[in-house]
Amino acid sequence: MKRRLLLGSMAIAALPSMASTPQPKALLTVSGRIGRVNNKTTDTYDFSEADFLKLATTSITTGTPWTPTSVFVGPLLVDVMRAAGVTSGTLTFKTLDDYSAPIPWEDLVRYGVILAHSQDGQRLNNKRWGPLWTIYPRDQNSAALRGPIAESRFIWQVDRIEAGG
Ligand SMILES: Nc1nc2c(c(=O)[nH]1)N[C@H]1C(S)=C(S)[C@@H](COP(=O)(O)O)O[C@H]1N2
Ligand SMILES: [Mo]
Repeated sequence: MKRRLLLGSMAIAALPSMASTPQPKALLTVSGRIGRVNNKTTDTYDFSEADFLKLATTSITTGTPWTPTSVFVGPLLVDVMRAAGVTSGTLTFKTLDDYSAPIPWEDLVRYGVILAHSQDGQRLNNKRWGPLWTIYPRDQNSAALRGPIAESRFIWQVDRIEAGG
């Protein structure tokens, strides 16, 4: 009886310290055919906001059908994916508004597509284009990057990427 009480209080005493070290909520989760996992619970490679903002960035100055010419900044998508051990295949992007669209690896290489976190020096807002937006250098490749397929690959509000075959 006494032992049970002691174990019970030890278990309760352990709770506050567990609660005080929560995993930071992931900004971006990469799943599917990935070569590196950093979250064993979900079998994914997760970026916190801090991890993501540490990646080297590229800037693209372009207009989009929805925004005037502005400077977008973020890491190259090939670098984001390489961190998760992905070097080929089709990526399926998923968003806060549950839109989903594929981008082939070849596009990432050909155009140097970035996963923008900022526009004109401002962190993208989750209510509109944030947290992350796939940006192609559209104004630099006008002929190829106008039309419905290219436009469907300007994916805003990205929070998940699934790597496929
Ligand atoms: N997050 C998110 N990104 C998105 C979409 C969307 O609904 N949600 N629509 C896509 C498609 S199909 C196109 S053509 C363009 C424009 O979508 P619109 O019809 O909302 O203008 O954005 C693309 N990116
Ligand atoms: Mo579209």
